[in-house]
Amino acid sequence: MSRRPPVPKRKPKPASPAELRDAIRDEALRLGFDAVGFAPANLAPEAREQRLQRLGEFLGAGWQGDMGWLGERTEQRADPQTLWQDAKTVVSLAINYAPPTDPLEILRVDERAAISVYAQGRDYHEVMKSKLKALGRFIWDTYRHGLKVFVDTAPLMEKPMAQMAGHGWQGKHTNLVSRRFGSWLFLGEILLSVELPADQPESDHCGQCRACLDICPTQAFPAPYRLEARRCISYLTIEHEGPIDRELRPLLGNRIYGCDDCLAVCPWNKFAQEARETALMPRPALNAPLLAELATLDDAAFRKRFAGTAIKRIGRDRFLRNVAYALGNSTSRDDALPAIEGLLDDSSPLVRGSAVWALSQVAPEQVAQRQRTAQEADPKVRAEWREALVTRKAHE
Ligand code: B12
Ligand code: SF4
Ligand code: SF4
Repeated sequence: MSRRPPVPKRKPKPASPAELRDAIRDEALRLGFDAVGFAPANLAPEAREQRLQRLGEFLGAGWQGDMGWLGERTEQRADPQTLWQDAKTVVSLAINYAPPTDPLEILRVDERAAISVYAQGRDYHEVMKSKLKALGRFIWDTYRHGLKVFVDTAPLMEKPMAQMAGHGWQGKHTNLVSRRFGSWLFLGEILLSVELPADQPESDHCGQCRACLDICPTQAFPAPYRLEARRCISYLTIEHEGPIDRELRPLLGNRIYGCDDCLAVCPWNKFAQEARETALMPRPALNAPLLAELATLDDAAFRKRFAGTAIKRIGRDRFLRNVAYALGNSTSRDDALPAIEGLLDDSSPLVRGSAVWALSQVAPEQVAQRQRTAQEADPKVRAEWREALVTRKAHE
């Protein structure tokens, strides 16, 4: 067996903290990040306590719904140094995904599906991760400083860190708002084992505005800066697994994946610049597709159509559940009814149950004639038929 000679170690390039920070910023912008900020990883005890207390309030009220993972590793979520004790600096990176058109327009075209802007292009986790890794490689190869790369799925509260790094502030809708990019930033982080000069944290510029609170279709904000996530359409259509509560279904409208209302209405978007990352541009197949067409997707067609997008993660059945609710909210009965009928015998009980509700909304007079309560094996779907029969009676 031949042995390769050891690869000579490249000598790390010496740099002052300010030079290193500037080199990282330049490289990040070259890689396609739109904003780069630096914050200390060691939080003041009061800041740490405040984050823990707010997270505790959120969890204590049960606002996380099915997202039980938000209640795990809370100490790490609140504090980067508890997550990684060698962390000295947070490099907060942001990518602009501002849409080319107003995302609220599609809500008026109810035979078509509203897919939230963030999910219309390539899966942003992938785009963000590959850029973060490239930046991490640059830092390691050139300077040999220890680092860890994070995006979204890490147990780390990204918005307060981005605020500390100067990108923007957590607005009343709880997301980060930027004076340069409005509501449309994706966030990611690199934790570094070296201390670098920090940027100035951003302060709150919401003022008296409450546009995001007032527009929310499900009234998911119990108070400014507080989100009852289990009422948010983004949670309901993406994270929630089973049937959605009956009283919330009509409020979904034609939104089948996520929701942009509170982001889109923010007045700071007037300063937003159109996204430059081509991978995040809306794919034609995901921009306002017909609900009736989506209702025909089987598993293979679903996977093919949504390959490489965030939508694929929720799987065909949950996606079709959302499509069925949207069909039930449609005012164009002629388009919606055949599509709903096609889902009444679907192999997934989740989809069948949602189709029953949709039928009761669009054609209540047909429920009695079409009901399959006797043949239905699934107790939840049988319950949907029983409810639908009650809805029909109320309608008569
Ligand atoms: C869980 C989660 C969700 C949940 C819960 C959302 C939420 N607001 O917490 C659901 C599924 C609903 C969701 C929805 C969306 N999400 Co999300 N989500 C996350 C995730 C994974 C964790 C967030 C978290 O820790 N929530 C827990 C709660 C307690 O934290 P919080 O919202 O920060 O709440 C704070 C405020 O209430 C604050 N607070 C309380 N009182 C007060 C008072 C004042 C004065 C202030 C300033 C603050 C304050 O304290 C709390 C703790 O800090 C992050 C990624 C990450 N790892 O951080 C992405 C993330 C927040 N999501 C993101 C996006 C894009 C979305 C959607 C826009 C997607 C869509 N179009 O459908 C929506 C927006 C809905 C909304 N209005 O928030 C982006 C946001 C980017 C940005 N610019 O801020 C993130 C950062 C992902 C990323 N890497 O880019 N999301
Ligand atoms: S994303 Fe939609 S449902 Fe969720 S809080 Fe914002 S407006 Fe409300
Ligand atoms: S819509 Fe108004 S209140 Fe909401 S985040 Fe934007 S500026 Fe703040």
